[in-house]
Amino acid sequence: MKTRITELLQIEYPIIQGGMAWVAEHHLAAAVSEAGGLGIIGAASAPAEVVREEIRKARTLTDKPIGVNIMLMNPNAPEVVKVVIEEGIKVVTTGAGNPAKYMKDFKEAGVKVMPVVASVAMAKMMERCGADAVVAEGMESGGHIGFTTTMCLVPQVVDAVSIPVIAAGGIGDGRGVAASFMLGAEAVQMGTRFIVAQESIVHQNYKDKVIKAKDIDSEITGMSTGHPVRQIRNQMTREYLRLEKEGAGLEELEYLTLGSLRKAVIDGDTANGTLMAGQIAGLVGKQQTCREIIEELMKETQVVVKKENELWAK
Ligand code: TUI
Repeated sequence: MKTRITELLQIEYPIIQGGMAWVAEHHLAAAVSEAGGLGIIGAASAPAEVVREEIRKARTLTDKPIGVNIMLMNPNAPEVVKVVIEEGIKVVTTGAGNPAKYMKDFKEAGVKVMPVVASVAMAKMMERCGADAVVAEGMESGGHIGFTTTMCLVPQVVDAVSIPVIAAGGIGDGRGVAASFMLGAEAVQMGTRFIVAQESIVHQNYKDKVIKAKDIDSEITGMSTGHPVRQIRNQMTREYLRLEKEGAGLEELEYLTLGSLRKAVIDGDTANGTLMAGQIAGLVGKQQTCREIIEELMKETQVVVKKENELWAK
């Protein structure tokens, strides 16, 4: 199928893998791109030279387009931008901030920019700055989130901008893909389903937590600090939320989460680690290769759309 996004990115399927911190490294990104979606390397808080290595390693695994997600809260973001341009990356997504100051450099280098936004105002601002598309991410997502749900955010962003919109947050199967298209999106970005992909290097303990999670098993920490983060409930979130309720300061809360994503992804510490995952974890029930995930998603989407068409033809 063709949409403005598949054309813009020169990809086969309108499926983009989220640029998840620690999770979205070169194996996962390359596998998604090889399967016809857009794989994304999540630069997160990594030093710029580590990002360079990740890009080069991904290139040994695929010659299909690969993107990089730049986490704008990262103090190294300016150097990461430089490396991404030097390495010839042609598409970036940005998260957790406003990428306006990098737009000129990206444009000059021919890099397509797709900022992740959590509000209509931010989407409009990004269009004015020259963004090629926006990822409208609802608060069902894992990780750092905004306050509006995907169902409400996507159609409002679609109405507010002329550039193509990618839906994210709460999408886990073909029904979610079809629903996103009904809301006016031209592609989807998915994170949680890819955490448990065969090619994902995430520790099996973390993957098992996602696979076993139910609909109500995530919590939002950091509401009081201005950095709300959705993750699967565990000992750490219980402690964090207790401290937040007691009015703990930023320093004490940050101490609790220091290196906690690494603990979850690399060490498999499901008690003290940050198990970032979206609300759709309840629907994610098995480990599959990226190719299986993408092919299943596209097949399911077709079935759902066909069924709906038949219903309306009666
Ligand atoms: O960025 C994300 N999700 C993330 S980043 C991340 S790394 C992290 N680790 C620990 C603590 C906090 C973060 C984990 N998950 N999603 C994209 C996203 N961007 N969601 C919301 C936003 C956003 C928020 C504010 C985008 C723009 C924005 O604007 C602020 C401004 O400067 O106007």
